[in-house]
Amino acid sequence: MRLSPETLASLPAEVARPLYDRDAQAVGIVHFGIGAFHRAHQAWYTDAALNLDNGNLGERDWAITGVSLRSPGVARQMNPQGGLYTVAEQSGEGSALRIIGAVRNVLVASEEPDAVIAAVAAPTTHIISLTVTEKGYCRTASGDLDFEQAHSLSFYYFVTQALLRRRNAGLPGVTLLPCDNLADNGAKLHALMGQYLARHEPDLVAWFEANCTCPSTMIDRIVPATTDEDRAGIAQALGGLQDEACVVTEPFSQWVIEDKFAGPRPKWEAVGAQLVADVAPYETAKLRMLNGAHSALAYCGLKAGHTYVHEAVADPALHHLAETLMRHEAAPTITPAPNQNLAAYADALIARFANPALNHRLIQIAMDGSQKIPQRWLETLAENAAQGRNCPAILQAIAAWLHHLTGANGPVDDPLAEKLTAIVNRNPNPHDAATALFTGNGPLAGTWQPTPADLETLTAACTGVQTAA
Ligand code: CS2
Repeated sequence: MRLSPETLASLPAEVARPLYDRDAQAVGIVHFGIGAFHRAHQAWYTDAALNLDNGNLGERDWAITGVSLRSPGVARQMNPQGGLYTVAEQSGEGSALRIIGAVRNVLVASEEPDAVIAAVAAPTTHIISLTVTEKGYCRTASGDLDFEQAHSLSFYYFVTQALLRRRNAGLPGVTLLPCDNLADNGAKLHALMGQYLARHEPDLVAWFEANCTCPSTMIDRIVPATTDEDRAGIAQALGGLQDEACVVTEPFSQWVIEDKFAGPRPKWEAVGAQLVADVAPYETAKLRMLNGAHSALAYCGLKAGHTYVHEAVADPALHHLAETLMRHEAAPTITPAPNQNLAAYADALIARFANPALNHRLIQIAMDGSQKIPQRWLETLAENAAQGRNCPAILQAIAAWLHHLTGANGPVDDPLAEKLTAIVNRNPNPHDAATALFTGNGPLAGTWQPTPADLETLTAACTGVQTAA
């Protein structure tokens, strides 16, 4: 038996569930990229807003239509369950289960493109949110739109077709809400969408500028990929009901949103989100400290033979590396918001990484390094260099990334994999590999200017020689 609206009533009493009338809610949000992260984060906040006051006085008409661009996997998991799924919050202290009811259905864009356009163009839709991963924005190394990648199966295409319909029908614009780990994600999306429109629908540019907004957001929750073992454990806790769409996450969650909406939005601030004028200090701290340390633990941890984040951070040498990167390299580049305490943030991050109940695979974090390291490491390096400071921890992490690119941890999963692997394998000396990657016509040229001292530290790190901090 599957979890579904029909079987919901038979769940054990301790499993929390939607308190509002799901069928009475109009779809207000269309979300592109409905993976585990969206289900444990934005959909979870939206469900909590619908649940407010025991569901009696909660927000209304914010059901979500999820969109997968290509893979039918999530639609096959969720649609037979009427969109219902479990969020399991797990820590050393135990586990808490809640059934989320905010997602109405999932569309697969490659199979039903018109339905996707119709959903975005519907009069009840006000927000188009995105978790398409860093590479889903289809950028060149210099940050412009890569028109070759942004073809007819990208969110740019579907949003554009729907905006045309909205304009022609005299409907209001929408808020485009990016929820991916890019610095200044709202301004970036705004610029990229503008480039797409200027090329494909130039007449729509002025309407887009006047009627749509792209707030920046900082999103934070650690959500490892769900495993068969997770699904089996959750089925047991659901009294035997099978949930193919369940997600496992940590108790912690944070969402900081720039308050710049084109139209209505759910009262997310009533359920823990922060609506602020400037997301930058939160976002910079999150990208450079959390994600920066995560990627360092991933590449250095894999090199040291570990599998999970909690194992890597329990290794004294890697613990020291993560601490150094966060406290001595990233934190000094961040101007904190009032009440933002970066030392306490680093303490909390170490504790979150150590969560023994989350089997967060290092290889999952190691994916798509070329898309991640500019905002996680390279901006930190550049800002420290401008102040005359070295970053031995980040350079050690880059050395481990070069090692990863040789295929040492298995096939490299990165949109630039072929080029990157060819370069590191042609240049066994890390000095030459970094020069070929980051300078001249290299695939990452412009993202970092390694100094001679950087290259020396890198070479020493690759050969395992300790360098002075
Ligand atoms: C991770 C992130 O996979 C990765 O690259 O660093 O997904 C991380 O878990 C989240 O950003 C935490 O909010």
